[in-house]
Amino acid sequence: MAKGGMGFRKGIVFAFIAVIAAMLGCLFVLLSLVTVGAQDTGPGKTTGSTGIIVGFSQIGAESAWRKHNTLSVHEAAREKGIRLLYENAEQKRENQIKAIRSFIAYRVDVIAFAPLVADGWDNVLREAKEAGIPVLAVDRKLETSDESLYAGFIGTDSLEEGRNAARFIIKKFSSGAPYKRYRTEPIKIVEIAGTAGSSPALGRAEGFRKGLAGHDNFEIIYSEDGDFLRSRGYEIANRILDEFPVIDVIYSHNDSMTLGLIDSMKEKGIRPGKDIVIVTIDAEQAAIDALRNGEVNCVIECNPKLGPAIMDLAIQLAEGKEIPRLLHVEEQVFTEDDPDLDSIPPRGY
Ligand code: GYE
Repeated sequence: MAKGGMGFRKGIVFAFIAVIAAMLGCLFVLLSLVTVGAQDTGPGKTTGSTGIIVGFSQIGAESAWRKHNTLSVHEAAREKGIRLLYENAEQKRENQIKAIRSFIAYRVDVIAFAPLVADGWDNVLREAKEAGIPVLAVDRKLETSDESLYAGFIGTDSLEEGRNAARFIIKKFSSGAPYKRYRTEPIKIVEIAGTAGSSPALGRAEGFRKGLAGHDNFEIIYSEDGDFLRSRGYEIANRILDEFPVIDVIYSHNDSMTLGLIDSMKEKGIRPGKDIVIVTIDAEQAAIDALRNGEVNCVIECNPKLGPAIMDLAIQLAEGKEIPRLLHVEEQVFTEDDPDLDSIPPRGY
């Protein structure tokens, strides 16, 4: 009996423990559901799924601009409830072609990609078209023999950026005073160009030359491909600053290369922005800071925050709608003449 009594009491204790454990278990599950719910609806998080899948082939991570562009695409996809398949091509066209092929095999709804260089895409674009998957070119333009191979483009107007660079230096040197050589001999310009064959490098070079056309007092004495890389900007500057006895202006196709060339100038005791006028494109925070402290004279904005617009276009394409063939994003120019450089809001990249 005594044994049996003990067993009965033990049974009650076990049952009690089991009930408490079950209650704790439920509480835990409930709490975790609340936490997951809070995460899902928090700021910047997915608010609901559209069921749309976008394959995005990015060029690489060559600049602060590019890194921010990647972030913008990821954030926008999450915010708009789009599933993103992301591939980084590490600056190789073959990798982008592979990525696009994998998106086709996966049967994504839309393919978005930033073409490293302008040409060489026709075959893979044709494959996407045959599979019935619309392609959106973003950030960099592409050249094709058949315009129907992609749905549209959204990104920067690099021709206009080049023109803006020319406008700035024409205005600066026309004001005369500190540049006595102007009028007697041409202003000597060096161009540090972006990746050869890429649409921003082509556009920024062409727009610049068009902008200078008819102004005989400017001469582009040298141009070199710096691949949009800070290390290349530094390397090129190290060489050309020794090679050319006079350089009045350096026009650099992006801020990363500009920061590299500023490093080199400082090492050589040359004052950037004073001994040599510097015009740069992108407007990342470091370039705006350099403009504020007089080491850069003109910063032309190139907007990397393309994510939300890309996702809106992708949704339209996934719904079978037409999109505009060409969309340029709004961009501004910041110069040393702006009265209130301190009021420029933080750039975020
Ligand atoms: O200016 C540069 C980058 O394609 C417009 O690529 C873009 C350029 C941008 O890495 O910094």
